[in-house]
Amino acid sequence: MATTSSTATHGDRRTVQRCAACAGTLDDRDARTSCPACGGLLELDAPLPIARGASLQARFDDRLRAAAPSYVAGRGATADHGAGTGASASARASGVWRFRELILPDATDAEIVSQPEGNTPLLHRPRVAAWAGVADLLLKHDGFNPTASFKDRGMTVALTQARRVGARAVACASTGNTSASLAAYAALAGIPGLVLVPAGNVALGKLSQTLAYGARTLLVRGDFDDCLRLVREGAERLGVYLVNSINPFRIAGQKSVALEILQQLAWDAPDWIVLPAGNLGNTSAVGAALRDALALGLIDRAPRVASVQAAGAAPFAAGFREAFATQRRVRAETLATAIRIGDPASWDRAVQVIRERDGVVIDVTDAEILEAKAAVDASGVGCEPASAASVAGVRRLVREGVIAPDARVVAILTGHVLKDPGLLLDYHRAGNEAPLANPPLEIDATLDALARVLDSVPTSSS
Ligand code: AN7
Repeated sequence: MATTSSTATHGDRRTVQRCAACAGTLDDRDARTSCPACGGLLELDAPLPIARGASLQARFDDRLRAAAPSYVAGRGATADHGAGTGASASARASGVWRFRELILPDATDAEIVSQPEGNTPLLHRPRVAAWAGVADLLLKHDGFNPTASFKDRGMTVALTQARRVGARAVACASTGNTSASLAAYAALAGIPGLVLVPAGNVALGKLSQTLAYGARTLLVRGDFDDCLRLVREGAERLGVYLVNSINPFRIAGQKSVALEILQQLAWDAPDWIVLPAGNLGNTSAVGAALRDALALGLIDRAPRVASVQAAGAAPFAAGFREAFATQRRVRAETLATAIRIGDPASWDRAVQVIRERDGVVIDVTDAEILEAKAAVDASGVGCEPASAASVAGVRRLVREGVIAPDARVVAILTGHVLKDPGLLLDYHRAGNEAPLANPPLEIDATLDALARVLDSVPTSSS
């Protein structure tokens, strides 16, 4: 990965795609997304920048400050960058491309497909911290991305790369967020998009977005793992560019969430980064970013990483308990449909991260996920069910004595509260016994009826 071979620092070395299994290489503009020799996962191997430590921090910090004006102006293009597309202004305002040396150093401004994305808040909510049992809990809310999930960080790079390889169409399998993000970025790039999602198991917000942005949407009679198998088989034959997170350019973009966290904390690493895990792309990306940040002296110690799965979709947690002796597969079932994944594609990449970062992998029940989500929602922040797995995971790890109550912990919230309105309405329906259930009341249009209700409603929040 960019990044594993940290000896490569000279400016004249080219970026290649390298197979993690057999070390074979492909040109950086080769559109195949697995190793043609052995089928292994590809990694992006780009030369690291020459700058190190404080001078590289200063470069990224300067860019963050310089991004503000175009971010406020909103129109994008400025006189010195040409009016029209606003592409270069978006790239300069993006929280992904700010770190371009560590993402895709060879991409030119004209190639970059950016909304922009990233620049998501790092929030402290005392109520959520108290629920989880760790006072210094920060929520990195990636639901504040343009399509309301963290997937936009990888998709800006994937569609930039689609442009670089001259793709005639892009495709993915998805539990919903990747499809929404693909659809938006494909529309922005003017490249047709095709998505395969499991029929009946995609949250309403995600399906609606995908249709709205205009991707061709196939509801596959099967689960996510069937969709991924099918699109992997079909993509090359059909001549479409595959942008699932097996695609190393997706992983490269998703590294930016960890880089943003470090920058927001003034390059003073937290003790833990905790995130939900399904296909394991994000765990891999966070680990790759921390590897770079250490190698380049952006930080002098790295956080530990905790990946949290849903109990009904937890092959990686099962693998962790047996020291990753075998690659596990399960038939997945969970209310958190985003992570309803039984055969994670980035297994090997994520194992490496957990080993390097003294990491842990746990699973939490759907009941714990719902309780964590209710706490996050009631704090006025909100997140989708899969995202709440990270907060549920923090509480569990504190109770188990793995995370110290005085640790600084960053939990990544991967998606927005409006992604899954169906589950929310079900949770808050009348008759649900959950302590935070908040059913709506239907009343007659009379002052009497209103007064009766107000008399029975507590006026201060608990
Ligand atoms: C909100 O959209 O796999 O472990 O196809 O949507 O990197 O897979 C979504 C995954 C966590 C898990 N949180 O991340 C898809 C898809 C949310 C997600 C994950 C997903 P990975």
